[in-house]
Amino acid sequence: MRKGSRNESMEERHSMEEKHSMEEERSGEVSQKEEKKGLFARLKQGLAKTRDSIVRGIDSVFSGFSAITDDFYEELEEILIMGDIGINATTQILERLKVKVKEQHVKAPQECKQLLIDGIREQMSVDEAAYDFEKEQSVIMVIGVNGVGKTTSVGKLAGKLKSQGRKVLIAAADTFRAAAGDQLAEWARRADVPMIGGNEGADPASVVYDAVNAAKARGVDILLIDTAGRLHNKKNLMEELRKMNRIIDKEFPDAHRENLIVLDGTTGQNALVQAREFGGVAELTGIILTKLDGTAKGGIAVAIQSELHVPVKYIGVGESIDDLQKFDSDAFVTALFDVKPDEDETDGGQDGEREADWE
Ligand SMILES: Nc1nc2c(ncn2[C@@H]2O[C@H](COP(=O)(O)OP(=O)(O)OP(=O)(O)O)[C@@H](O)[C@H]2O)c(=O)[nH]1
Ligand SMILES: [Mg+2]
Repeated sequence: MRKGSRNESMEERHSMEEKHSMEEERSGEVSQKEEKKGLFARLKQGLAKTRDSIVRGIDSVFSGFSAITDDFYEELEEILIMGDIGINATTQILERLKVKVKEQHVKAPQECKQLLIDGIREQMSVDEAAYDFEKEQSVIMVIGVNGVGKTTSVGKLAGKLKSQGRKVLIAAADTFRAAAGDQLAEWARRADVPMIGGNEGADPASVVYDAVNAAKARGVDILLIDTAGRLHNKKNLMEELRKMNRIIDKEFPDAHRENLIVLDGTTGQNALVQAREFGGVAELTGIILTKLDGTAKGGIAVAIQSELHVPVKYIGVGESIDDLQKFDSDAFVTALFDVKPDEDETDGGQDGEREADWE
């Protein structure tokens, strides 16, 4: 009797534990799903202006033509270029579209809308290996011209990596202005990570030297270096950047290296010029494209990728710590064109539910 009740209570306990772990798992799934939904909503909201300008134009071309003619392609080309997608990317997208239209014997303009969207998606896809540095021991230097969002992006990225359980250190190598160190210190506090440097007038190269050695000594996973904004045509400042880059290579040759250039999405085509100039000084491994929430020029993300062959790794869609997102070409195109997400992106819900899920 006693034995029986003990067994019973053990069974009960087991089933309770099982229930708990199932509940935990389920709530984990739900929160992951919630998070994805939240991110997508932010992205969609952030791209609202770009969507208005590009999509409205594209829709008017698709509904304004009854057959796929040269004029149809020309108008489409004009809309894409006006949306800052760039001449190269637009040409490639349209070439591919023409081939598919022929292959699939598409006759009605409306029918090729999905083909166009798929073409843009393909044009932008980023290899997952682009984010390997998040999991390795890495030194990331964040560079770019004045006011593009470097410090903000370092802060957001620090918060994101810290929440993934990485040991993060940030270095304030912008010693040009007194306020620069304070601004980064505030982000360090928000992200709950330590900071090194930030004294006005200090030699930025020495801050980098100290930070790299501190990172090695403390067993830091990811060192993020914020640098001063510099005009790409100022020779001495670009030389300083070259020096910082050399110090990292020399002091920490085993670290995974990233040089991320921050480009302001509202700049339009000039962003391409900046990236080319910085690329001549330090090898660029990725782009952080900021302020996409304030612009109708979000198409620049497509241009940048195809013109520079450097992946857009993150996009900024607002000013708060959660407003830096890993660039996901599927989500980007889905948010941009307001189309239903891909089948394999969702978790098997019914069609109706799925659409509601993403709203
Ligand atoms: N709306 C919006 N604002 C942003 C985004 N990223 C940065 N900002 C704002 O842009 C302004 C400049 O950002 P900073 O991070 O100081 O730029 P910076 O490149 O470090 O500037 P310097 O150090 O002076 O060269 C700030 O007001 C930021 O809040 C973004 O994704 N969206
Ligand atoms: Mg700054």
